[in-house]
Amino acid sequence: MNEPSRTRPPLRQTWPAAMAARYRAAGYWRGETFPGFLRARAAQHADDIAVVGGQVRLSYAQLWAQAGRIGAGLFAAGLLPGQTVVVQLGNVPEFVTVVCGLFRAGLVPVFALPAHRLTEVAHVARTAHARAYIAAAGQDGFDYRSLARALQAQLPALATVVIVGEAAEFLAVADLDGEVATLPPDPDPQSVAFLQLSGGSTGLPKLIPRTHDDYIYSFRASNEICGIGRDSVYLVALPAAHNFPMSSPGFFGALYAGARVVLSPGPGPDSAFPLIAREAVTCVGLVPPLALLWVQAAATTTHDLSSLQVVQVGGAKLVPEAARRVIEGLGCQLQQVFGMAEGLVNYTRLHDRPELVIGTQGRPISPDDEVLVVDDLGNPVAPGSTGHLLTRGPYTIGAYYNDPAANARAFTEDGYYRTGDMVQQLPGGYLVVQGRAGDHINRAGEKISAEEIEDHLLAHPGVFDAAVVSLPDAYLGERSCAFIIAQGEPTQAAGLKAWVRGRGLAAFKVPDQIVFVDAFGTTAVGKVSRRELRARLREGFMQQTGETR
Ligand code: OOB
Repeated sequence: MNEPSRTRPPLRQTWPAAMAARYRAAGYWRGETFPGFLRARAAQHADDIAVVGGQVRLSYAQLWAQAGRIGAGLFAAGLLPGQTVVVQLGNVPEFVTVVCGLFRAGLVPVFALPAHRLTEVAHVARTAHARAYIAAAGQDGFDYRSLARALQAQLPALATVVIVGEAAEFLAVADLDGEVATLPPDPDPQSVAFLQLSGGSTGLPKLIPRTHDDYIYSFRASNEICGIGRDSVYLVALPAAHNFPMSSPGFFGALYAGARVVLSPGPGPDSAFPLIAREAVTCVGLVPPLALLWVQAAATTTHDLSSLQVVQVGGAKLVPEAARRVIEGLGCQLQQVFGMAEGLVNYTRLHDRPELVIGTQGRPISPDDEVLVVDDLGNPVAPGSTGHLLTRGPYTIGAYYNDPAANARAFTEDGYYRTGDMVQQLPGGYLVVQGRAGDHINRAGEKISAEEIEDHLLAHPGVFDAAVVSLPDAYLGERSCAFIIAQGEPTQAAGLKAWVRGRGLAAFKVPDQIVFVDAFGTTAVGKVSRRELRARLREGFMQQTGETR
């Protein structure tokens, strides 16, 4: 196990000087900062509504004023510029005011997702050498004040806790106050603005140092690709702390454009649909399982969803059958988004041909995103063949913060990030994701793509959602198991196998086993967790065989 260092390593941008100079010269890095653009919008659009959440509606001027109050209040509480602060808030207006307040004060937010618990939060707080923790009193039945107490017991350096809502023995965000004149000048645009968390498909999250310059470039360019302008209304349905609703184009893109951000307290149709109707939402980002849920609910909803122009789906593979369902069921433009908190984001473009929108995960934001598709030995594959995706570019980090062992694994000597994704690159640079390396099924040497089989299963009218994973097998090494959430007329396992067979596939691709379930386990942002599904199977397998390890 890799121990983060005991004294805090410097928080620095991770690009070599020559690359940084190139990105500045190309006009990607323009020397903008978070406080700089927020101040400018407050001056330009003072009375326009910036943020809507719960009963709160904040104008751009009010957002800027709240940020000043909170930043100065954190100084009054003893924090100093450059210190790191773990923020664990749901989709409440304070998420935006607190984060903007931290930026104004030169403090560095470290984003935890609301679903994270002591193990994850303590790990990120320790790795970041955090001095403060800011959370809600409670959300979804969980009391974050007790998490705060447990954190402080483990980490004496975490001296300050600030709570949104009933603060108990801690400071309340509403009570923070201080002298705005104590706030520092705007930061260096190339300094680290915040630490984002890695998707963490394996193990604990890693910390991703994003700079003002690189992050602002990513959402400024995303705004253009996603058609976000001052008249847009962007709905944050996924957890606001995740990179997708934060910057692709996300609520930061919307604020940069002078548009309106609406925060949905939950991702489901019950929370989101009334807000779409009331606020005339134009754009939203969803993960695939959620998109299917929205399609189902849209069929019978009484809420007017006609303002929606673009529904973005990303975070995990949206197979073609699901993409068709989204386009038909929500009646608006689909945009596929294939991104990662480490940087690279790909979009299908709003004017792309339907085959590209349905069948690919888009192409990179930037002409200077460098993409390599390589075999297991690191050599480029033939054009159009599947291989490992490596990337570097003007908004992709060159190293995690304070994690040398992870850096040795995740980055090449030339500074490329090993994404862990298997892709095919089509002409024009469009990428088709074939899954995570390690998620395919190796059945007696025959490699099966889980996504390919899921796509065939989803074409069946009785299948609401499907997830295919491997299962250990004494003879084959691995065999395949399809987890199915059914819909409509009852379907039998034998019928589904016959359906897949009938679609003209090699026999080895027909799922060996089919398990009907009510729901899949999901990750903190709502992606289907194949790891959890595999664990369910492994438990059952060990019970059947009586194995103990
Ligand atoms: C987004 O970011 P993370 O950091 O939570 O997860 C990144 C990983 C990727 O490496 C890939 O394995 C998977 O999530 N992924 C997709 C995908 N989008 C992400 N796999 C297949 N198809 C897609 N469209 O998930 C994220 C960050 C910014 C924007 C969008 C998503």
